[in-house]
Amino acid sequence: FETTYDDCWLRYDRVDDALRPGYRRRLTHAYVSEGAPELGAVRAELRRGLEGLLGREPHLWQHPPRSVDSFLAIGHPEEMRPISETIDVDEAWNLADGGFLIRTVEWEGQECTVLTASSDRGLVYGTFHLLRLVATGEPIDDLDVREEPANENRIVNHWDNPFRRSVERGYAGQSIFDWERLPDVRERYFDYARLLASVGIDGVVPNNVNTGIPSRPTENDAVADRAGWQLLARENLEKLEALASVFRRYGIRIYLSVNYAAPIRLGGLETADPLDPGVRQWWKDKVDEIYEIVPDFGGFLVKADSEGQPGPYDYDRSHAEGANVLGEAFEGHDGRVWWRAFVYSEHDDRAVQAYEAFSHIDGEFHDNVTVQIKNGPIDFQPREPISTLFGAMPETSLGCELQLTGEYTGQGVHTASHVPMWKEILEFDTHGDGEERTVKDVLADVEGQGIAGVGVVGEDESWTGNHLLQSNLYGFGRLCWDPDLSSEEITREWARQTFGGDEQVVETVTDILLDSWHACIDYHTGGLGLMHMMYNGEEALENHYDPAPWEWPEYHGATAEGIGVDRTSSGSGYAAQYRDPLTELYDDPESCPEELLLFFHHLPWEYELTDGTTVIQRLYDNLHAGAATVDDLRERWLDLEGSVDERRHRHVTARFDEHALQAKRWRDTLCTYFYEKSGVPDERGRVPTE
Ligand code: GCW
Repeated sequence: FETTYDDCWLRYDRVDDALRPGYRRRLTHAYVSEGAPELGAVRAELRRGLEGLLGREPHLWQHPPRSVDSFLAIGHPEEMRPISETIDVDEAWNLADGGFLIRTVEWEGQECTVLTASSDRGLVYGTFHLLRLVATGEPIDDLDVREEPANENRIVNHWDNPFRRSVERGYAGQSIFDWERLPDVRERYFDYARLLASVGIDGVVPNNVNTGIPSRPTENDAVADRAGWQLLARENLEKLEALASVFRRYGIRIYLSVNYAAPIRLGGLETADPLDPGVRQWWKDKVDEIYEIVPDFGGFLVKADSEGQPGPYDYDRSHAEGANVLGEAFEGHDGRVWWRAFVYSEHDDRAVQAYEAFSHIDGEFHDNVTVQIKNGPIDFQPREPISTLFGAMPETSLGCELQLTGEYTGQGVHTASHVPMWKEILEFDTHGDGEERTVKDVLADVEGQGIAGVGVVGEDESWTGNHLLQSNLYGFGRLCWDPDLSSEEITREWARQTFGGDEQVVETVTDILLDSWHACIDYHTGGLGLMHMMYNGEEALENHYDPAPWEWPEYHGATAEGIGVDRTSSGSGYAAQYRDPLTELYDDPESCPEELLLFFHHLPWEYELTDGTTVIQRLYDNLHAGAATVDDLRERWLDLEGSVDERRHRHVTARFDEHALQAKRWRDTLCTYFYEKSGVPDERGRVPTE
């Protein structure tokens, strides 16, 4: 049987009585062109959305309705009147894939809202856009909307282990993807596809990048449990097509994470050397086979030579050589290879490693390859400096990898919005070609670029473990679509659709989320650029949740004399990997932004900050401030009792109870540790309570 689950932001609660007549007038009659499967999704969403929002389903017409004052028309530019007669057809066809126009026009004496696009998925996005306008109470009487996605690819990367159905770094229950039961499809796939399409996401990688098998059989083939590599076998490709057929209706393409040693493990070859002609042929045949089964297949995602995964280094080949054999296999097909830059190298400081492996091979990648770079050089910490690779590979298609799931930000428990963090990342100026070049510009400029987000959903009723964390999935899609939206706009939009029209609730929820990220940084790190102070755990799937600053001292550099890591040009050299003037900015502790100070510098505990406070005192203060903010967020949430439905109120309250305790644990553990290392007490006399 199927579990029940939340509607998230697609609740379609009835709109205010006062607004309803206006919307009904415009939307009760709808004419949607025939054709592609996406149009079926458009019709179904209109029925469902308008039934909820306006209390009645629309009349769906096969032709423009004649006897009504006003109607909605959805279709491709030339395909149907009135669109072909009221819209600039060239403008519509020239929209980027996924783009759409929604305009209020007059046609033969009738009022008409036309929605058109250059692609079927554009019509899906436009439909969700229109429904969002209604759900958020926006006027629709005089629309002139022209939307195009800023990023060409907007993909969710699931770290879901097929067959076993566990989710690496997932905190919301089992994987929603049930490979045993495929090709039978679940209702939940459709609802997931709706959630994704409603915010413009156009790709899903359903399996973990850890595909679970090294080049050669080892004694530890228990990792075969994670057996993503098996998905390339024919019987599983047929299952994949069943999944793809659901997502396709919403304009979403399915991808696969693949194992670099697949030619050996699956193909029975002796080697997976990318320069071996047999290997080349094997990949080519495999990709051809996939397209026979899944005609709109999106491509491969690859984690190679990283954390035990096989890769081109096994054969002394570079990442470019390794990726290109796959890129070539996609020639003649509309798909690409997303090659992750999350690799380690020999250097002592992990921060410099990805750049060392990749920057010198800029320009060597096949056109069908995108290099996918994590936002920071460490690993999805609450705040990191921006990866130096974004300013270092102008000749390569780049993708930015963000994390929706909260591996280091409180997992499925803490309320931590990642939206403000992602804004900071995308707005960061890399100074790439000597002038202003933000990460979002770097991404926007090349073909085959995009943003990938490590997924957050699981079988849980709430999808994300904590209802408020649904906002990260929502915000991810909205930002990929339009990185110029503000965190506030996105969060407010989400809150309004998720919790209804009560202004007080919308305001409070929005503020809670917007304040949550800074709190998260403060109690997890002390706010001066330290990171990675969590407990690792003993099992293969570690904990990464509890505080344990003693476990990885090399990441924070605390000694009796001082704290921080010297990553300046004369230290590990991370700062030197940036373009000017960033190197200079970070190299000097006087100009280095305070929030990253100890990432770049090892400083005496009593080093004075610009306002005269010492480093150690600032750490104490921030750790306390972070935990205090969490108490405050919790109070604000408690005040909403009675204004939010009881089920969700209780659920989030339980998360906040735990969050408040954990924030204090982090505060106390770190304060105690810093005190023990430095011997400098908190001048405000706040003695750790644990
Ligand atoms: O730091 C690590 C995570 C792993 C993850 C890896 C990666 C999927 O802890 O769980 O593996 O990052 O991004 O590949």
